[in-house]
Amino acid sequence: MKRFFRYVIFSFLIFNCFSNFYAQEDLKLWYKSPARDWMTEALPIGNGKIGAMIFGGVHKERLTLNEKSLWEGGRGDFSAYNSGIIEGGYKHLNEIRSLISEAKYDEALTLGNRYLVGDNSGYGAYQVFADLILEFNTFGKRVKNYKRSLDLETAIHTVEYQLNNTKYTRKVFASYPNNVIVMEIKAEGDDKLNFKLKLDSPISTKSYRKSLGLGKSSYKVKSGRAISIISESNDNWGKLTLNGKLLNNGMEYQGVVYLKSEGGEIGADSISKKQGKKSLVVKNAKSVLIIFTAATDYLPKYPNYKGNNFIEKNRVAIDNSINKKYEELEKIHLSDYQKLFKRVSINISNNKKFNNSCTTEERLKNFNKTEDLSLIDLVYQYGRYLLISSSREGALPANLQGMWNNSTAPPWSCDYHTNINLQMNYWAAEVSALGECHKALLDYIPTLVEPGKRSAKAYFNSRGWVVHTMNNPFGFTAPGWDVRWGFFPAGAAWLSQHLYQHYLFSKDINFLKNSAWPVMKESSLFWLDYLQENENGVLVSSPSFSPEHGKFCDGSSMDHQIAYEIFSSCIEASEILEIEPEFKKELEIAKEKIAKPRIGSWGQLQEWLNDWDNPNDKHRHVSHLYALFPSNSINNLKLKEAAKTSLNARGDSGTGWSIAWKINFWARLKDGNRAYKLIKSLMNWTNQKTVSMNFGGGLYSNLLDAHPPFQIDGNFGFVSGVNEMLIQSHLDNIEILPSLPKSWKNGEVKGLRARGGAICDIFWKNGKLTRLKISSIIGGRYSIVYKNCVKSIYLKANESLILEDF
Ligand code: FUC
Repeated sequence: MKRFFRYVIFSFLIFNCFSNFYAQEDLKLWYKSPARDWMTEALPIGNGKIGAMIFGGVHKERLTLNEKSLWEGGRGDFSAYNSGIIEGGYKHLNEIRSLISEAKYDEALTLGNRYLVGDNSGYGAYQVFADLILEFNTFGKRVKNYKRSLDLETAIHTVEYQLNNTKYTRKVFASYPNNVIVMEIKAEGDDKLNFKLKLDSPISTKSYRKSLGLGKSSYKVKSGRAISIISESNDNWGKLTLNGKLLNNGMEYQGVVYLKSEGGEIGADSISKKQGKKSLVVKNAKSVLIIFTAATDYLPKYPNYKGNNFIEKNRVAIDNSINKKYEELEKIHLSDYQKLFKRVSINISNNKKFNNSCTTEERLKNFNKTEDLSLIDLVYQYGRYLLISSSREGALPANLQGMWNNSTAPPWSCDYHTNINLQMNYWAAEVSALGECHKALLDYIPTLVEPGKRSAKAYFNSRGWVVHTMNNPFGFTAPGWDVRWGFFPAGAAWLSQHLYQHYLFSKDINFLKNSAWPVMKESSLFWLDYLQENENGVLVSSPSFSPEHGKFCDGSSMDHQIAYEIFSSCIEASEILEIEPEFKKELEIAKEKIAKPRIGSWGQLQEWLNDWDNPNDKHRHVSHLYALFPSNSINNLKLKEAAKTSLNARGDSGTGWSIAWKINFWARLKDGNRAYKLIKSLMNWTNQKTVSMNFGGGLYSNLLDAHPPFQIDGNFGFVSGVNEMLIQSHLDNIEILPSLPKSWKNGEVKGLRARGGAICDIFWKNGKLTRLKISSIIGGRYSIVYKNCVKSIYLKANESLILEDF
């Protein structure tokens, strides 16, 4: 141990440290032309429930709208829908286990694919809501000074341009407190606003779409919608109401657009001769305020998932908003949004401004040449922006595309994949001071327990609950319909870990007792029953499938690591809560018997109990390193070396999320330069939209991450990776700048959270920590680590301390 820190300033009051409102310049994405493509160019806004991708067209504006619960699937037309469960699978479990123990893996797979699979009818898919279209009568006029931008500081999207002597401005944001999307359009100059507004909904008649097509049984399901659009108008206001019903499952929904104009008049018009008056026409207005809201009848309640009073909710949202001026609505929105967003500022670039005349797309395209570090700041804050926009309390969690979707048959149903993707969406939430956004997931997890218990009984005759590779908002907890990608009972315990992590960051004991413990306990019960003792007295998972990779076998390391982790968390929680000592004892005994991580013949960390790893294998899933990240049990030198060997063999390519995961791994291995290398490959401009399973990654021009296609986990996993490079608190300490790359010479990050309720502001120069401000929300002892220095400090609740000269 070298030098101790020198204390400079002692405790000052919380007002100072928790009003941490950090302002940061240049947090804008901007472009010189309208978006031509939804996936790669349009820009997202959202409030967790409703959202839009904005194109920013001059003569025709288009907002592709979403409401996060608009899903086909579940009950309804499929009255037989049973959370995907096919009953009776457990009767074949022993036979499958015996075949596996005799190494008859192919035979086991045949039986597994017959009895341990789920029913895909009723799985459904997330549905696009509608397009809001504005057609201006300006066609043919020459456009000058066009700019569209998304300001991350305000979450406001702006389009500006000039036609002749008139300047047009459109501002759009999604307000969480008012549950509306607000758009203000202004014309300043000689001309006024003249446009037609309509809602374009996909297919309003019965149709069919193909199912996921991932499994063996590609089949057709009823799709389409019954829709009616009503228009109302008076002199200076107008309203369009879209009432819809999904023909697939009878889900009812409604969207309302309300318009108010200053000057001019508003009337109703027909879209086509046949259709009647279904659009609104604005004539000669100086400015127009547009308010949109939407809701469905979905409720996250097993087994019917219905009952939301959506019409009343829409009425309240519209009524609460239409009598307010734009400025007032903006103020309410900003105070909500900035409370979350401004908690963290990051300045890896040390204020080195990049040439501001470059658009975001140009900066991205040049990133690998210029090493424009301020773009890392931007992509980092964009990830936080995307989480605030797609994940708020009271709504479903962020799905594979956050909440943005322009299709009725999106990739992977735009669902909740629980063998990496959903969890990765939330890796950054706590450290990046967005615990409130985590709540959407934390409230969702318990809704899976009841159907998940039925799945555990049906397939394994066991206690506890399971969720496998993926699920939908209708409690789909069965395995997928092909064991080779769909079998992964560890999804539930992995999700439960998010509840425990929320406790570790917040130290909210009531949350631990009432929300986390019951779910965690059920996850442990499953693993107590599921693990099989082998001839050496070791507990092994059987059958098991390392996510989407290898054989249907026994002993995938990831299962063991997840079981070990949930047992450990339950043991700790029972100590903290002082409950269930007998259960704790049972877990302690079992935990010690679980198969431990093994090092194989070429020095790798084994993915399975058997030494099957192939050094040339580049598979995107790196599941056997779960214990390195997000878990924390790969700590000793030998295991770390083995993890490195495995990672080096897998290489640095992969899909978007796979590259993001590797940033986190290398950060945990304290190799900042390698983590940065992966950041560079994640921040590589791409426009590839078709699915690629092994290689890909990159960012589109709108900075959304490419699996490809667009999948938001890469954006969130990136934020987590940067966090892990700057601060780690997964062991009983807070380690500052554990993985700083050489080229991030000078910089600062403020507001990052560490476990134990700590907030850290970190400053560095010439690659060395120069200043650390640590504040505590709840008070406690913290062990601070920087390189070889270790210092134990005690802070009262709401106290701060500044440490300098390390
Ligand atoms: C998992 C991954 C795929 C994709 C899908 C949504 O199955 O293996 O790469 O991300 O989820």
